Amino acid sequence: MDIREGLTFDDVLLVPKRSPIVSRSQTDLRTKLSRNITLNIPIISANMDTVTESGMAIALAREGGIGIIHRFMTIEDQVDEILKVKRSESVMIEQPYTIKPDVTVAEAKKAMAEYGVSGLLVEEGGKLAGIITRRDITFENNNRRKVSELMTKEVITAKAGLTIDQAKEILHKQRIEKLPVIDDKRRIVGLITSKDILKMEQYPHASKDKKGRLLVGAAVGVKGDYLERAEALLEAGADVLVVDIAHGHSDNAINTVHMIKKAFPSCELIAGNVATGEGARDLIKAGVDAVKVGVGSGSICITRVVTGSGVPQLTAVIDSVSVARDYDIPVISDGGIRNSGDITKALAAGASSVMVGSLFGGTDESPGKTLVKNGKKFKMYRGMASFYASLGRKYREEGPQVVDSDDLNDYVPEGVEAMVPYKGSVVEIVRQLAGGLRSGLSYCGAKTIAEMQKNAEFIRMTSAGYTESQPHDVDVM
Ligand code: CPR
Repeated sequence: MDIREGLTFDDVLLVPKRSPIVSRSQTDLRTKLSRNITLNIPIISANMDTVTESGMAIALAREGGIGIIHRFMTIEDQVDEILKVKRSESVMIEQPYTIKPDVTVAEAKKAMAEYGVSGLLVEEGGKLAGIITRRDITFENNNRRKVSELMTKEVITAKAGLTIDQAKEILHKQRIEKLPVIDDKRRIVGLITSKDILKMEQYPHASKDKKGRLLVGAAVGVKGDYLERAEALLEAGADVLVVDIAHGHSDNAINTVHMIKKAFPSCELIAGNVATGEGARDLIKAGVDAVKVGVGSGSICITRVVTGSGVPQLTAVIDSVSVARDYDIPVISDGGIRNSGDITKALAAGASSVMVGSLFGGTDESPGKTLVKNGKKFKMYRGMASFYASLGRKYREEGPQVVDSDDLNDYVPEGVEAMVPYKGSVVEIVRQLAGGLRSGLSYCGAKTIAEMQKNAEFIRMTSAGYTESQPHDVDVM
């Protein structure tokens, strides 16, 4: 048997090239996520229940990447997460939250807290009747009073079609925060807020859709309600769907891609994970717009230990790209990213972007609570096929009796539960990664990712070379 050698990030380095770059700001990190979606930085947060819900997706998209909302929740909850991202900022919020004038202050307070907004448009008979903001009700002790008693009735409004500059002028002149947009019949068309305009200016590199809303993706499975889920997610505004299955080079995955593309031909679709050129080819032939690559590369993954299967990540990317490139389909390198050097290597090997899990676990934006152990803060990070992630899933689907079920003994986990140190906001991490990648491009003498892929020359190193590559012979502070 002819056995090839597989390589991963720590087996290689990129040979430095003459660089025309004077400052990192001359580099351009734009890349293709999929056939029709461009990102401003090549970084995606993983569709895992300890990594990506709306908070992470919003942060990533503001920085120029994208988050993929995980699928381990009901369809309604996943749709809600998409809507939260889509409503988080836009030129104009198209379906602003509304409330009726005859409901109580208590209900208005509850709605504001639930939606995470500071005000609601009051709607009656399909028309704008007023606006109620947190300021109007914060110190109202009588929770039974009606919204109509406390709302502002003389609302300053704008007609649909106004420009951002016009909106800014009205917001400033009138000293208001929220500007409802209405049509000739006073029906609510949208809402422009000063907060959204400020955010637009604060995050100039954000990844956005045609309506100025942040980009977001969502994962679906290959069984059960996946078509219904896909439809609901697309309706809610998901820009891209990810068919998420551990062994993506399977009839199940290929069939799912066929079914989704048949039902929703214009849906932007990513599928994975595969680790070979053949895997990439079969998914591309089934109709995907990007291929996700990585089997056994994830930090919490024990697939290689449990099944003996996998391909070291750099080789998996190189092999997949060698096929995907002929079809002009981007490859996403998923799993095993620990630093910006790994990202640079994955991209130099031909990937168009990387998906990140553990690095983004333990941040303010990742789901879950912080735990304190021995005086240090941690957050949970776990594989999606780990025992407790699967148990949680079964519990949700089948109820509490699963805890006593014998089936649990038959479950073979392919991932582990772990604790990762609490790291603060993901924004700083993303900026460090993007900054390191910009320097990586410069070392390859490239201004763009495409140029780096052309210039890249990998060199293999021995374990002595690896040791030399780390800080050594010093006590790191
Ligand atoms: P890290 O960034 O943590 O190394 O890897 C994250 C990736 O690990 C995910 O995007 C996913 O592809 C993979 N992954 C998540 N759960 C897994 C289990 Cl239980 N088993 C194998 N791979 C897993």
